[in-house]
Amino acid sequence: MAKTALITGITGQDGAYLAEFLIKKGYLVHGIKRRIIQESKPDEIYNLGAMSHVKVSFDVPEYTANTDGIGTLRILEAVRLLGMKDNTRIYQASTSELYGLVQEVPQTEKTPFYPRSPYAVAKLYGYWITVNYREAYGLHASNGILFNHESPIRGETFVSRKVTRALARIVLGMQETLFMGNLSSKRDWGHAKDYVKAMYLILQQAIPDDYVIATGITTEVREFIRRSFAMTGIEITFSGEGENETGTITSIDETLFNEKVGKDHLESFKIRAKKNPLVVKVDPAYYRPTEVDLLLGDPTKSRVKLGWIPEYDLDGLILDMVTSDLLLMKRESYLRKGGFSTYNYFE
Ligand code: G4F
Repeated sequence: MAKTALITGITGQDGAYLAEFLIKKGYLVHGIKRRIIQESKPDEIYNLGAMSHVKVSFDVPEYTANTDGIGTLRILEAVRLLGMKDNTRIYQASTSELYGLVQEVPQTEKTPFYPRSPYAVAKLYGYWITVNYREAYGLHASNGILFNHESPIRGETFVSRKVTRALARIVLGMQETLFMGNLSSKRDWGHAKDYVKAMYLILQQAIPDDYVIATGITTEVREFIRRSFAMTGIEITFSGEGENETGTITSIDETLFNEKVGKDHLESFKIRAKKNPLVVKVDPAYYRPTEVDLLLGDPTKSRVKLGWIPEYDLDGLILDMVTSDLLLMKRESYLRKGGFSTYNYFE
């Protein structure tokens, strides 16, 4: 008989990929609504629903605590009170943000946590209440400690998508400058398509447990930007420091530009690059009150115990995102030319 899965946060990036993945495996998938846990009697619950933007959590700390912390407790309590603990497995979306001010490099399942934002503090509660319900009541509840994972459907205000969208807009002449926060922070970036497979594998284990899901490679934000532009043949060089750092166009590989962006856009982009080669600036408004400077996960346990091996590397991820955003922005550009208004998104 087909298994049933319940996904909170089904409309987000991970929820969308996970639903698609499980449906292909023959699951009946439900998205969260009130009282649905009792009605759908899920074999598996994926608790992805959260206020997931770290910077925004400083603006709405109480809402974040309620959704990300107490929200997790509500799911665990529902399963316990409904007497479903022996039939329903729970996946808790934990995060590398728990490591915050990192106590060890790379971070493993045993590295102590040091959260640095209201988001991470709320997720710390979610992590430990999951462990507690497992130990106290015998629930099959596991934490996936996922490092940053991105895709073409990543929210527009997370750094990866902000960069690939801006790049697409810049090469098509729809935007002049990309304004960024801390260019020096380092993240271990993977593709969300790979990471939802790890969520699934975690729930297929006989014994519930906690797993780091990461690529084992860390990259600076600055380098992510450089590689994104390089994908379209544009070489960016960074100079200056702190708030005065800038990124300027230093060369254009015209063959690559034509292949990736299109011949029609080359001449106007060359004129723009000559007139104003500066494409990246820092805006301190994007700085966070407390920053997480370095995240680097050690995926050994998930590789050995789950057999999880990601298919995408960073360049594969960036290529997927840049290709998709170029298409999207070309569509927006046509809409604009046709007199329709389009929207941009800011953090
Ligand atoms: O893309 P980000 O906003 O992701 P962050 O804060 O690492 O959190 C994401 O990954 C976590 C997993 O580790 C999740 F738990 C969480 O829900 C979320 O999905 O920022 C990445 C880095 C930060 O250091 C930030 O300060 O990029 C830096 N950054 C520099 N300029 C920027 C910007 N981030 C954003 N969003 N916008 C900027 O302009």
